[in-house]
Amino acid sequence: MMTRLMKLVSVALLITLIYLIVIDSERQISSAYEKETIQAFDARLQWWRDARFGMFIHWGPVSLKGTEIGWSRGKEIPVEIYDNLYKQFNPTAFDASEWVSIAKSAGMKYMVLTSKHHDGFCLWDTKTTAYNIMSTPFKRDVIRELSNACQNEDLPFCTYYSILDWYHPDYNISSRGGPGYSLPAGTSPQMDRYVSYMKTHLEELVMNYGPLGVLWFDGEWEEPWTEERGRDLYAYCRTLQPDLIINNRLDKKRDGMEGTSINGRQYIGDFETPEQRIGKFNTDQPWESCITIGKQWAWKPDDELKSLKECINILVNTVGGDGNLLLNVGPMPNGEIEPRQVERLKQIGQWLGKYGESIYGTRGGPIEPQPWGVTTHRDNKVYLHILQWPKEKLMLDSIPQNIVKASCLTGGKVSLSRTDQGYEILVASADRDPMDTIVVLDMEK
Ligand code: FHN
Repeated sequence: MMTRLMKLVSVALLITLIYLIVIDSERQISSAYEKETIQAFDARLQWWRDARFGMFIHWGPVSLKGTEIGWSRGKEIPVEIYDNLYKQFNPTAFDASEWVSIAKSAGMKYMVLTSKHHDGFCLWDTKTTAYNIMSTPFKRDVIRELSNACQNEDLPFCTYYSILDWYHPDYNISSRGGPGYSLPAGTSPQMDRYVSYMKTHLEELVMNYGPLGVLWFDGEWEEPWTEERGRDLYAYCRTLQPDLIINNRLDKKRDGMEGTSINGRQYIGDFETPEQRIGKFNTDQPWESCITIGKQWAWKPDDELKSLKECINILVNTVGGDGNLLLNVGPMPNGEIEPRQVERLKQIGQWLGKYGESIYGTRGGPIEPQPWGVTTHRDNKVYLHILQWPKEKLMLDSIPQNIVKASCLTGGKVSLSRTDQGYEILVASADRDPMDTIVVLDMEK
């Protein structure tokens, strides 16, 4: 009798011991990154800030329907149809090196692919669920192929990951299937169990496909997610890969599509995420605008694409505000990026091929955005991006140093004259570039 009791007691002790070890290691994780100095923070983000321009990709079996990823589940597409699209998903034209070369031809310096969006489908060979790319007729690990292709071309590979998951039974929200949807009978959601499912995913993505450039979280706004869980997950990811860069969508302080943290309070994460808009001028908090090249994030036949002028205008105004631009494409169900989108990206790349020195490796300012345009700077050069000429001359009254020389990157002559109010810049109208007249000011050291 005593032996049985002793056995029970020792098993109970062993379980308690294991539990304490796990909790303690989690606690150690959560404090590991808090001591990061601003110098270390800046060094960690340097490559990303210098890059200024990346490719966002929203893709999955929903591309078969041409409706929005995640959001059309239970709305335009009934849940049971949406959740079985993977059985027909066979993007045989998918060529990871082609996607990478398209990104590079656009002048994009990093790539962010949706690994799991709100619909819960996993684009990699995860051991946690059969709802993944290996269960499709395609049977190829898209994340493996794309991360390898990026590595071969020195293009930082990054993944988007949605915290909210309207497919997983442990994620406790009934709105996941759209209006009127309710959790399947007998479902008893367990958020702790769901979080450990997520942590396994993130470990797979970082350890098997990394190192990643950026982990781009999304879907933090629903009530099952808490700030405390966000803090824990941020620390967990930074412990998996200490130099990983993570956005602010683990926290509960994001001001909606503005993407900035509410009241400017310190937030969990490394950069703010304005969405479908150009962020406000901010040289203190790193930020990145994510914007679609069309209207929809995922593939949409005949989507309305932004013109080249709109794309360049968005890029210049974003970088002039000291932000990055993450421009999104939605690949087709056969695995190709639509030729119209490829053409637009190539045009952007041609522009950057000529004028990239005024974008890459620069910071926004020193002059804040003006009605006539924005400025960027690097070392002792200031680039004036004149998008809208005021009358004849441009008056600069807030340049902090003396100007040694003025030239026109987009061609033509610049005349510079000094007045009591500051400097006057003139470029003859024949030499003005309707896309962006870029005047380069060489400043006194
Ligand atoms: O709901 C998602 C949306 O589908 C898309 O992924 C964007 C991109 O950042 N984020 C969410 C909307 O804010």
